Amino acid sequence: EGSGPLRGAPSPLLADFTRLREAIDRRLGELVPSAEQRPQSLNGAIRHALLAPSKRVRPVLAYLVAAPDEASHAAVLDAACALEMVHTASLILDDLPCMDDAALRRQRPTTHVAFGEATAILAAIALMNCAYGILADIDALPAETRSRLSAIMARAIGCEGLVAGQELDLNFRDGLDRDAVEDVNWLKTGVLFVASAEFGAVIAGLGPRETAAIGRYARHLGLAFQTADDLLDQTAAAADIGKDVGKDGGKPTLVSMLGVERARLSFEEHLAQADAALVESGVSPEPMRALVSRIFAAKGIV
Ligand code: GRG
Repeated sequence: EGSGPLRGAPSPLLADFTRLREAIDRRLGELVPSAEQRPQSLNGAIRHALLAPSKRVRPVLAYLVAAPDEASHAAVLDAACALEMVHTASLILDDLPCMDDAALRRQRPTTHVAFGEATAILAAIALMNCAYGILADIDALPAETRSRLSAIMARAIGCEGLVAGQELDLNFRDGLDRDAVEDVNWLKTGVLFVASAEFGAVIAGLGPRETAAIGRYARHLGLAFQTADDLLDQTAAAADIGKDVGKDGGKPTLVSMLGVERARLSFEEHLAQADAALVESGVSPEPMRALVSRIFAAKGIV
């Protein structure tokens, strides 16, 4: 067990994912304006996207790494919610007609289908700014911690993160190699997983070695996660059951490049490397392992 400043009697939510996810959902609902508040269309769109059914992997990851005690639970929950807001903003933008042009997301019509394109774009911008506002407002964390969280978030979104990954993805053409596909997977998915783990590490006061190890853990987990999605898309396409796929149906993925068997092997390698890094990090492994098996069991992949 770590010995960071926030470690005490563990929060009762730590090993109970259903309750942790419910706590995240509840807090997300409190952190954004109510649907009755003006402008109702904007706030309705934000709530439509943010409060739809989701696995909440990123905030759960941050929470488990931070391993808060009861006193620090609320601060950690808010930081975790900020990550989920950024993730949701990226989904809204990814689904737009000028990007993936998707009709369904989180079992609901996409935000632009339900509220129009302009409102969807504004909802994404509002969510990102809400996220930074929340980080700045977590009074229970020292100012230096809050500013480190903001810096981690900014880097994960920007020119070395989600935005860069999306731009590369939009320009994907045939003839790419495995490295190019893995680079995009890293930027679009891995980076925010690592940022989530780093959130937990910074809040818990982990040392540099442990922080690096939990970052490696999150990177491998993110890459396994993306490969699992590609494997599922492939299976869905083969069975022609039309998962929530948009106009990127024909884009190269690790699965289309390596074939199902080698992609599956790469998935398993990432999981094994993730587990080795987890052990090195000193973060309590059992809740994490339970999280991982829950995620991939929900995807029907392990
Ligand atoms: C400015 C924040 C911002 C982003 C702009 C559009 C964009 C750049 C990036 C898109 C990145 C993207 C959509 C990556 C895909 C990540 C991914 C694996 C999504 C699915 O995540 P899950 O399975 O979904 O965790 P839930 O619904 O459970 O949260």
